[in-house]
Amino acid sequence: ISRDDFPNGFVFGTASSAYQFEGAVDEGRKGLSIWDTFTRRPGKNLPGYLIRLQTTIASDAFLALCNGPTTCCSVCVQGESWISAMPTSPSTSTTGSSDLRCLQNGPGDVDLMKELGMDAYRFSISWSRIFPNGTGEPNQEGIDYYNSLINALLAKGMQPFVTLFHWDLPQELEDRYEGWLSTQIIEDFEHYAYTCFKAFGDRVKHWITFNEPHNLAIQGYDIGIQAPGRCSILSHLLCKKGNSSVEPYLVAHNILLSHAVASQTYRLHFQESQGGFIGMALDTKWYEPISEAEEDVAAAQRAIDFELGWFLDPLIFGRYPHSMQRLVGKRLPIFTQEMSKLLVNSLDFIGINHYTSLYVRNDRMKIRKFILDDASTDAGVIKTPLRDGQMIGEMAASRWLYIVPWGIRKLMRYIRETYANPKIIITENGMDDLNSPFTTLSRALKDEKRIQYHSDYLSNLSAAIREDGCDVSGYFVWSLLDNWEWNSGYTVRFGLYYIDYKKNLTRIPKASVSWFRDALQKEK
Ligand code: GCO
Repeated sequence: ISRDDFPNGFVFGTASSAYQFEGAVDEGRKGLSIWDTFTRRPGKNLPGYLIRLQTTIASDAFLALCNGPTTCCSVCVQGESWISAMPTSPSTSTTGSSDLRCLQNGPGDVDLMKELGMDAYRFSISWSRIFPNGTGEPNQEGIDYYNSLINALLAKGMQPFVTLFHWDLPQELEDRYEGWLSTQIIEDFEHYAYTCFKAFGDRVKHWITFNEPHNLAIQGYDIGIQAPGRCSILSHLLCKKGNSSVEPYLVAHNILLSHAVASQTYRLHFQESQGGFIGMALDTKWYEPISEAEEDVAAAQRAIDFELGWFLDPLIFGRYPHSMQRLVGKRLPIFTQEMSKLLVNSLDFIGINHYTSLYVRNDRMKIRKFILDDASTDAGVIKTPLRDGQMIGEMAASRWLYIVPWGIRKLMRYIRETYANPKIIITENGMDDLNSPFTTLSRALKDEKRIQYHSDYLSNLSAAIREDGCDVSGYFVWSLLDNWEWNSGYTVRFGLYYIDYKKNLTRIPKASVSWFRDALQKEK
């Protein structure tokens, strides 16, 4: 794979999110987010916590797990530290270890990206750094930090791709009106988005309003294993009582409307002077029918509708997928005509976070149950990695991540055909290794499987563009560094760079770093 396999101007980058990368959760006058609260409650997020106990032994790693991502390094700006990027920071962090490595004056993470030959960096802004209480007057220290990151990227010739919301909602908005469950959030999100467009939009040309709203709705409000951890069937001990049959749909609805309003604000106030683009990053697997039987083909379609169509249909057609309307019935909120109008054309590009694929089979019992029970979000299908005893692809470290390179090509073709060839950017793609005490460092650095993964997914992506005519203009690797993986904590490693959690978070290049550097070399 090389740049020659992609059209001129195709953008390569790495992706990250504030909560998974920044650390320094108490610094720079940052307010609490729902993830700070979620990782700090007694017992923590139990399922992930149990996994962590099994796979980590080092005491500092354990400490890190107990405190959430506070030992993950904030992105170092040209060898500067978080502290020096934020001059008036009182540095009252609980662990204070978020930037040890930066303090040693190694090359900053921005330099690492440049060495890789990347054109862009996708990161998210932490809402509670900009508005510690969710609303009101912006916190200058937060603005200064993101300014220094953006400027450092531009100084090295890399484009910032900025996500406004990657799950870390200010806790205050959760306390005040239950966050995404309330329509009140639309106005507060607009205010936050407006503030970011105004502060950074002279330099930021690609905005991603939301990251993976499908995942947020399901994990946060159905299964309850991610913040704010609501569910109705007790999926684990610490789950907060919610109502899974309606809340995921309500949350998704309010997110869609918040996006539409923010997008309108951008177009009204900033588009002309700033000339940027607005997108949303949607997570979606590819769902392959397990057989050619009509009912399985229809089931696979329903699986896609309930994941990708849930968001993309409203954003492109101004309504939810027909299958969702039929199955979810009255539980699915309705868009007024005015809302539909606001939604349609509110995207300049579609961000796709894609990692894996599964087979789908129809389930007649389940689908009947779906309608009668009023409680499911699974589209009445069975999803499985197995067909005739054969796995769809090899498993990575995460149990949900099967390596299925052809899936990305089918997905791109599906989007092209269903939504009239829209502009797409792959905003995340990558795979993880286990962070196991039994893996030696030299083994961990030889990530041939990751190289193969990216090489195969990129070839399929290239074919989707070249042979199938899909309009894809960028590809972001998840992720630059090993980092904190939500309810899996530090048990898996997604980075091109290895992080030594025991030695000041030192970054060590894995084999995939030189592979990418070679592939992305501009002069051949
Ligand atoms: C997201 C994803 C990332 C994950 C990555 C690997 O919200 O974009 O959940 O944050 O770390 O997808 O699972």
